[in-house]
Amino acid sequence: MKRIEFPNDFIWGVATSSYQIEGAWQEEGKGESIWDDVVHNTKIIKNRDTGDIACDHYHRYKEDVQIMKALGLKAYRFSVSWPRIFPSGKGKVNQKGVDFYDNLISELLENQIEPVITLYHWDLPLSLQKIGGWESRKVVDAFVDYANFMFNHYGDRVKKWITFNEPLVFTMWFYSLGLYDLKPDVRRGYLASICVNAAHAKAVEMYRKSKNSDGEIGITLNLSHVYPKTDSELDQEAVKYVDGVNNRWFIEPILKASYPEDILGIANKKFNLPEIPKEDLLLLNDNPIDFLGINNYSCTRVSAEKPDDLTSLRKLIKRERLEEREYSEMGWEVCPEGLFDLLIRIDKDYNHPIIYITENGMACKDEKIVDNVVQDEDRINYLKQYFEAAHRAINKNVRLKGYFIWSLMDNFEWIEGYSKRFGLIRVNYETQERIWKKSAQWYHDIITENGFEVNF
Ligand code: IFM
Repeated sequence: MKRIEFPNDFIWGVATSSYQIEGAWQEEGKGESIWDDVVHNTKIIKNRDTGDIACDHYHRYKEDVQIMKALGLKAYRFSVSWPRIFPSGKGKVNQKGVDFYDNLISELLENQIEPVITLYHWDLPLSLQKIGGWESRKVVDAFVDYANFMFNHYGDRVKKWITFNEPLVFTMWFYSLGLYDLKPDVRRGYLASICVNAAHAKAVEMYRKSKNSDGEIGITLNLSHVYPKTDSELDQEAVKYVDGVNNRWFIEPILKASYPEDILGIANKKFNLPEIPKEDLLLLNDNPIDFLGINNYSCTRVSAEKPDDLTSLRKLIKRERLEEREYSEMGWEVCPEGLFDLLIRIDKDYNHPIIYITENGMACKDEKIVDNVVQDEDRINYLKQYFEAAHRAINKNVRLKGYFIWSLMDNFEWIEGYSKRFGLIRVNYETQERIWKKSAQWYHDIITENGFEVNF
């Protein structure tokens, strides 16, 4: 048995997002977001669940901050609902929405919990989707105005900012799913991702110029280490491609101010993309981030069959599942070595950036409840292995400064509705009762001791 200890200033936190927990979807002047539209007007969400009420956090935020305090959290990462602040995406401000986040921030600070704000976690004002969404430079400008308002209004008290959460998901994946207008279109996903990077760089520039520029600003990418099934050349090629599309396409604009040549070549051949504006690359180059947020839950395993050329290789790539491994309720492999390898690789390939794990956690069945405590040993085992992997990376000089568990409480899991539970705290959606899980108590002890005994 060995004991591992984290650095003294290591930040232990949890993460949530506005649409997934707030509810109050049309209260006190809030405008409609694309997710309000998706849940009410399509059939793609499991059980036709909606975020109309969600965890009712909008009304229960004080109770929720008390839970965070009892957990001993150092920081809380949450996102702001853009249409609560600007109901039409731009123009007139909704004072009640501004007050809500002012109150939440005050409550956090009074309880010695650092607020960490994500500006965009997918709930785009619907009116901005109607003018082209993330493919439109008008939406880029609206985002920069919104970001500027946020920096100026809250920046005296909020010192850590994240521009976007998981651009891969809300551009490439949502567009290939056809989420916004039900027409799957990968080309548009590429175009949207290019606009999002421009919006990111402009917002960072705005932050540096704002009166409250003495904090840190970064972006959160969902990254997953990619492993080949075998050592064959083909499987290695498959790794290069999948890593290129899922990881490098998003990391390189941010950390190298360029797009990966190989993926650009393939995308151009297939989709005939317009040239990436030189100004975008200059902006990215002139506005480096202070930290990289990484969301990591699992790894990716691939293999490929014989292709004629690289383009057809894409079609022959297969996702691999290893029978001997454990999988979460989302069907994601428990793969702590993937986190370790990812951290080492980012550190090595991208010049030793400061990193926060801005999300990591496990969806579990959570069926066993004893004395009103959910017995989620599987979640504890998962977190233990991931914390240990993170600690090993720190020992190898990776500049990992903090760790945010997804999530504080069970919440609306997008197209899965409420069927998947990621929380440290269970939510009874009938009564809105918050119930501690064993993992919450365990996390409290980790934070208090800043480490734990490893028995594997
Ligand atoms: O719930 C999501 C979150 O919104 C973004 N990252 C992954 C989580 C689990 O799927």
